[in-house]
Amino acid sequence: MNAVLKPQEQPLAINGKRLWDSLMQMAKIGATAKGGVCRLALTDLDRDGRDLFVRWAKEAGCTISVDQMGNVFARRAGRDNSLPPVVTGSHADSQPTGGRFDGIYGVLGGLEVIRTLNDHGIETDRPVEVVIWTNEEGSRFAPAMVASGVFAGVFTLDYGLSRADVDGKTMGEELARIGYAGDQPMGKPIHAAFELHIEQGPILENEGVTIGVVTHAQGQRWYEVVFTGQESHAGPTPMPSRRDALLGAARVIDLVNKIGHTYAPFACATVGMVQVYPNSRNVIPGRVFFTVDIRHPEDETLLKMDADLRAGIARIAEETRVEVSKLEQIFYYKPVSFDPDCVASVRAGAELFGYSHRNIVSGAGHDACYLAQVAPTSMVFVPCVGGISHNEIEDATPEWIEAGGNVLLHAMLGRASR
Ligand code: HGY
Ligand code: MN
Ligand code: MN
Repeated sequence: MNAVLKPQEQPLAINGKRLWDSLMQMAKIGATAKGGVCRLALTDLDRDGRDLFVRWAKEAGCTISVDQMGNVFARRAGRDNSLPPVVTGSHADSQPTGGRFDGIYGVLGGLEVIRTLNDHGIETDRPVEVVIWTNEEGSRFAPAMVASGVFAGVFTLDYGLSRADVDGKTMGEELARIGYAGDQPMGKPIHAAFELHIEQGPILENEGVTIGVVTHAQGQRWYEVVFTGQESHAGPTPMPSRRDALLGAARVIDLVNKIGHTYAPFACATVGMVQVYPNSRNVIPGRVFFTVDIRHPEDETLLKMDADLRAGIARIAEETRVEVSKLEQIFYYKPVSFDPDCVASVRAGAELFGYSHRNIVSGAGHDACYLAQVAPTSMVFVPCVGGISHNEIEDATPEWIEAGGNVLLHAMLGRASR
């Protein structure tokens, strides 16, 4: 770690107020009633957020390039621009009831690193890049992290561009519509990558720890399920003869929750999306679409959860006399071990400032999880208030936000000139 120490022996630090103000200005785009944001991937609001970042990055002297999945790369030149860059960044898209920090904190934290290097006239051997990864959330277009997945070669470009939303609009069409269908080919060498993010869970705040040194991320499996029963009248249809698709789905929702508890303390299991057809109050639902999200830090346990889910769905379908018209795993990645050298760079950054820190496993997925497949990668976490995220009330303190930015600055500096 070649820390840059100023004359009074204080480590080089970011401008925390400038970072906080940039976050608050960005949060005006797609602002929601309870203080959050809604900037669904590739909507006009996502475009507006991207445009603001691009303007700021250009003002900071960066050159901008966009790849075929709409990933935006803001590049600060180094002494030798033939060298693979040190990269940071995250996502600008949000959940429908998202917060002011999820994703965008990693993007604007990276911009603040560049602004700080500019302020102090610091040159790096390698170029430094800040990236907006398209559609990390997987909310409008499933699965999550699809654009960093294409960048890492996990998905093909055709697969990525063909992801469609509930209205049938594809990512390719929407990228073109908002003006971010780039021509830069997918994938390129990266020397080292770091992602700054709020923890989105309660551990750091509960323990009074400022920095999470992210060593691993849990694996995930996402499914889409369709149960088909038979619509019929809610009045005259005798209970024993019903084929109620929503009853079946309701029992699977309970099953999924039980699977999460069975593999405690680390398992997570969620049904987050349900679409009922015909969704009329006096019609027995004939068809239900729903999603399942299961996660665990150990791959073999994640596989056991998968087996329990599949067996349970078959049993419940039989018991409720509905047909399993679809049971498709649409997303899977193994638990991630981040690069030990990058993890050490993050820990050294925290130690340089005397920030309290601890190793932590990411419960959430991040673009860094795919980058880790193609470059040495790690993450920096800071607490969030009450551990709440994917909620408009998501919040963090300016002190946490500044601390994360300082650690990111030094983790990146440590790799930008070697
Ligand atoms: O689902 C996740 O973990 C991330 O928010 N996409
Ligand atoms: Mn995120
Ligand atoms: Mn998120």
